[in-house]
Amino acid sequence: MASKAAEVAIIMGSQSDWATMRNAAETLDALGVSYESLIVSAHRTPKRLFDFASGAKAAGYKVIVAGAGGAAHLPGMAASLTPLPVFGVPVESKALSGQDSLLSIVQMPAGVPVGTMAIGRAGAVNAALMAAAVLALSDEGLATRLYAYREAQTTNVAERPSDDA
Ligand code: RP5
Repeated sequence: MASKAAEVAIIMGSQSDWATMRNAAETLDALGVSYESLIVSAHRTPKRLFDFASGAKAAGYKVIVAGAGGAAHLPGMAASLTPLPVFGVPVESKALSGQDSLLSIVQMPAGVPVGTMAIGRAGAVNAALMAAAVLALSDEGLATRLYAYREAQTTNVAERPSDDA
Protein backbone atom coordinates (compact mmCIF):
# COMPACT_ATOMS: atom_id res chain seq x y z
CA MET A 1 0.00 0.00 0.00
CA ALA A 2 1.33 3.44 -0.91
CA SER A 3 2.23 5.55 2.11
CA LYS A 4 0.08 8.62 2.74
CA ALA A 5 1.68 11.88 1.64
CA ALA A 6 2.53 14.45 4.30
CA GLU A 7 -0.18 17.09 4.69
CA VAL A 8 2.09 20.06 5.35
CA ALA A 9 5.29 21.06 3.58
CA ILE A 10 7.61 23.15 5.72
CA ILE A 11 10.00 24.83 3.31
CA MET A 12 12.83 27.20 4.14
CA GLY A 13 15.41 29.15 2.23
CA SER A 14 18.48 27.85 4.04
CA GLN A 15 19.77 25.44 6.64
CA SER A 16 20.22 28.55 8.80
CA ASP A 17 16.42 28.95 8.90
CA TRP A 18 15.93 25.58 10.57
CA ALA A 19 16.55 26.95 14.10
CA THR A 20 13.38 29.00 13.57
CA MET A 21 11.39 26.60 11.41
CA ARG A 22 11.91 23.63 13.70
CA ASN A 23 9.38 25.35 15.97
CA ALA A 24 6.76 24.82 13.26
CA ALA A 25 7.80 21.17 12.97
CA GLU A 26 7.61 20.65 16.74
CA THR A 27 4.15 22.23 16.85
CA LEU A 28 2.89 19.94 14.10
CA ASP A 29 4.46 16.99 15.95
CA ALA A 30 2.51 17.97 19.08
CA LEU A 31 -0.72 18.04 17.07
CA GLY A 32 -0.09 14.80 15.19
CA VAL A 33 0.02 16.49 11.79
CA SER A 34 2.21 14.90 9.12
CA TYR A 35 4.78 17.13 7.44
CA GLU A 36 7.96 17.18 5.45
CA SER A 37 10.77 19.71 5.97
CA LEU A 38 12.66 20.84 2.87
CA ILE A 39 15.31 23.43 2.00
CA VAL A 40 14.12 25.29 -1.08
CA SER A 41 15.91 28.55 -1.84
CA ALA A 42 14.24 31.09 -4.12
CA HIS A 43 17.64 32.47 -5.07
CA ARG A 44 20.13 29.61 -4.78
CA THR A 45 17.89 26.79 -6.03
CA PRO A 46 15.25 28.45 -8.23
CA LYS A 47 14.58 25.30 -10.26
CA ARG A 48 14.01 23.33 -7.05
CA LEU A 49 11.54 26.00 -5.97
CA PHE A 50 9.70 25.89 -9.29
CA ASP A 51 9.51 22.10 -9.33
CA PHE A 52 8.43 21.86 -5.69
CA ALA A 53 5.78 24.59 -5.72
CA SER A 54 4.25 23.79 -9.10
CA GLY A 55 3.96 20.13 -8.08
CA ALA A 56 3.04 20.55 -4.41
CA LYS A 57 -0.70 19.98 -4.80
CA ALA A 58 -0.25 16.94 -7.03
CA ALA A 59 2.25 15.60 -4.49
CA GLY A 60 -0.56 15.57 -1.92
CA TYR A 61 0.38 18.51 0.28
CA LYS A 62 -2.55 20.58 1.54
CA VAL A 63 -0.80 23.54 3.16
CA ILE A 64 2.65 25.09 2.78
CA VAL A 65 4.55 26.81 5.58
CA ALA A 66 7.43 28.81 4.12
CA GLY A 67 10.16 30.51 6.13
CA ALA A 68 12.84 32.81 4.80
CA GLY A 69 14.99 35.72 5.89
CA GLY A 70 16.43 38.88 4.38
CA ALA A 71 15.23 39.26 0.78
CA ALA A 72 12.59 36.68 1.64
CA HIS A 73 11.03 35.85 -1.72
CA LEU A 74 10.37 32.17 -1.03
CA PRO A 75 6.83 32.35 0.41
CA GLY A 76 5.59 34.73 -2.30
CA MET A 77 7.17 32.80 -5.15
CA ALA A 78 5.75 29.56 -3.77
CA ALA A 79 2.31 31.19 -3.55
CA SER A 80 2.60 32.30 -7.17
CA LEU A 81 3.12 28.71 -8.29
CA THR A 82 0.53 26.80 -6.24
CA PRO A 83 -3.16 27.07 -5.39
CA LEU A 84 -2.44 25.75 -1.89
CA PRO A 85 -2.59 28.11 1.10
CA VAL A 86 0.86 29.45 1.98
CA PHE A 87 1.76 30.76 5.42
CA GLY A 88 4.96 32.79 5.47
CA VAL A 89 7.37 33.03 8.40
CA PRO A 90 9.79 35.97 8.44
CA VAL A 91 13.07 34.63 9.82
CA GLU A 92 15.00 37.05 12.04
CA SER A 93 17.89 38.33 9.95
CA LYS A 94 21.23 39.49 11.38
CA ALA A 95 21.37 42.83 9.58
CA LEU A 96 17.83 44.11 10.10
CA SER A 97 16.37 41.86 12.82
CA GLY A 98 13.82 40.32 10.46
CA GLN A 99 12.06 43.54 9.51
CA ASP A 100 13.40 43.06 5.98
CA SER A 101 12.03 39.49 5.99
CA LEU A 102 8.65 40.66 7.28
CA LEU A 103 8.25 43.39 4.69
CA SER A 104 9.44 41.11 1.89
CA ILE A 105 6.79 38.54 2.77
CA VAL A 106 3.84 40.70 3.77
CA GLN A 107 3.71 43.11 0.84
CA MET A 108 2.23 40.75 -1.73
CA PRO A 109 0.30 42.21 -4.67
CA ALA A 110 -3.46 41.71 -4.64
CA GLY A 111 -4.28 38.33 -6.11
CA VAL A 112 -1.35 36.30 -4.75
CA PRO A 113 -1.84 35.98 -0.99
CA VAL A 114 0.64 34.84 1.64
CA GLY A 115 -0.66 34.57 5.20
CA THR A 116 2.18 36.38 6.91
CA MET A 117 3.08 35.54 10.49
CA ALA A 118 5.20 37.27 13.14
CA ILE A 119 9.00 37.38 12.94
CA GLY A 120 10.82 34.36 14.36
CA ARG A 121 9.67 31.61 16.72
CA ALA A 122 6.17 32.97 17.35
CA GLY A 123 5.61 33.13 13.61
CA ALA A 124 6.80 29.57 13.08
CA VAL A 125 4.58 28.21 15.86
CA ASN A 126 1.59 30.20 14.63
CA ALA A 127 2.11 29.18 11.01
CA ALA A 128 1.89 25.56 12.15
CA LEU A 129 -1.25 26.34 14.14
CA MET A 130 -2.80 28.06 11.12
CA ALA A 131 -1.95 25.06 8.95
CA ALA A 132 -3.51 22.77 11.55
CA ALA A 133 -6.63 24.95 11.73
CA VAL A 134 -7.08 24.69 7.96
CA LEU A 135 -6.65 20.92 8.04
CA ALA A 136 -8.97 20.62 11.06
CA LEU A 137 -11.87 21.93 8.96
CA SER A 138 -12.05 18.49 7.37
CA ASP A 139 -10.47 16.38 10.13
CA GLU A 140 -12.53 15.94 13.32
CA GLY A 141 -9.71 14.19 15.18
CA LEU A 142 -7.32 17.04 14.50
CA ALA A 143 -9.99 19.58 15.49
CA THR A 144 -10.24 17.81 18.86
CA ARG A 145 -6.45 17.80 19.31
CA LEU A 146 -6.24 21.47 18.38
CA TYR A 147 -8.91 22.28 20.94
CA ALA A 148 -7.02 20.30 23.60
CA TYR A 149 -3.79 22.16 22.70
CA ARG A 150 -5.52 25.48 23.31
CA GLU A 151 -7.11 24.25 26.54
CA ALA A 152 -3.72 23.05 27.84
CA GLN A 153 -2.19 26.42 26.95
CA THR A 154 -4.85 28.18 29.01
CA THR A 155 -4.50 25.78 31.96
CA ASN A 156 -0.73 26.27 31.99
CA VAL A 157 -0.89 30.01 32.65
CA ALA A 158 -0.19 30.57 36.35
CA GLU A 159 -2.22 33.15 38.22
CA ARG A 160 0.88 34.71 39.78
CA PRO A 161 4.48 35.06 38.60
CA SER A 162 7.11 32.86 40.21
CA ASP A 163 10.75 33.61 41.09
CA ASP A 164 11.63 30.03 40.10
CA ALA A 165 10.09 29.97 36.62
C1 RP5 B 1 17.57 33.51 2.82
O1 RP5 B 1 18.78 34.07 3.16
C2 RP5 B 1 17.37 32.38 3.78
O2 RP5 B 1 16.00 32.18 3.98
C3 RP5 B 1 18.09 32.81 5.02
O3 RP5 B 1 17.21 33.30 6.01
C4 RP5 B 1 19.00 33.93 4.54
C5 RP5 B 1 20.45 33.69 4.84
O4 RP5 B 1 20.83 32.44 4.33
P1 RP5 B 1 22.26 31.85 4.66
O5 RP5 B 1 23.27 32.80 4.09
O6 RP5 B 1 22.36 31.72 6.16
O7 RP5 B 1 22.28 30.49 3.98
O8 RP5 B 1 17.56 33.04 1.52
